[in-house]
Amino acid sequence: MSQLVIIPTYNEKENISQMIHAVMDLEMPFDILVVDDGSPDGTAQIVKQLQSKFSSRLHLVERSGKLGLGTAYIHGFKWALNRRYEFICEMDADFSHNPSDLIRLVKACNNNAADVAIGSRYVKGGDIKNWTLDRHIYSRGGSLYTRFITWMPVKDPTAGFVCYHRRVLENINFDAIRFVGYAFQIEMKFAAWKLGFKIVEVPITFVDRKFGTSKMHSGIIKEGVLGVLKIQWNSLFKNYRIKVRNDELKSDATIAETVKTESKPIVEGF
Ligand SMILES: Nc1nc2c(ncn2[C@@H]2O[C@H](COP(=O)(O)OP(=O)(O)OP(=O)(O)O)[C@@H](O)[C@H]2O)c(=O)[nH]1
Ligand SMILES: [Mg+2]
Repeated sequence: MSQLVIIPTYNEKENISQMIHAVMDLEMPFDILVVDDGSPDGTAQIVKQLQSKFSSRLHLVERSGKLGLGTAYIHGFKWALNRRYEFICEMDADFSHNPSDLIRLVKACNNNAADVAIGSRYVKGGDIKNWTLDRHIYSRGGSLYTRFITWMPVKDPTAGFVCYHRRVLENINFDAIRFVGYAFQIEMKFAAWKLGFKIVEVPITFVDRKFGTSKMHSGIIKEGVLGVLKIQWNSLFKNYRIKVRNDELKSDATIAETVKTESKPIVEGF
């Protein structure tokens, strides 16, 4: 069994060193891939300095500018699939996600035989600390809106703390994933659900960042509102599952099977 956590960064110099150490200190071994978008504050330089300490376990991809969270993750997923990793996790650099919960996410996939484990704020036992009222409203409202429009049985569809078994990522055609902000997180879960993968939600406590600045902006919220409608629209009127399934795995037989089998996703607390 081998685990990777992908950490996208943009101006996270206050957090990245501490975060890398926290992950490296976990009792379950994780490799780390930092995908940095040319952070002007020198985040990538800090990672490079730590690479001599953690040698083959700490990896860095540097992109030339701020290209968005969604494309950073897709870059990371492709990187991971070219290597041996069985469990591939997403986590923010800002300690909103507690790195020790990575172990619970991997175990939820492994012991519970799930394909996707979501670190969820909105299942029993989940919580959010230090958010302003407007953040609560946007996030809760976004989750309810997503469930209302898509009927996807996931209580925290915008969550960015997720563990995927590699078979999920192997089966998703990343060219069909269009969004970069919250809608990206929704779109990935929606694709996994539509392809019939088993999703579990693991309660986590989300803590607002202490250091560095948020990259949230109104464009991301707008993308979410319109994006959810678009995701649902595409899935209704086009053959969504054929489009979203990775081409390399496509054969007439697998397509026929996918279309025929309305496999039911299971979403459960953990
Ligand atoms: N590579 C890359 N990383 C990004 C980009 N935008 C945000 N990130 C990183 O993605 C993670 C989540 O971004 P945040 O700014 O914390 O966004 P958020 O968690 O929605 O907002 P807050 O709750 O206010 O922190 C952090 O690790 C950021 O550094 C981007 O364009 N490219
Ligand atoms: Mg954050």
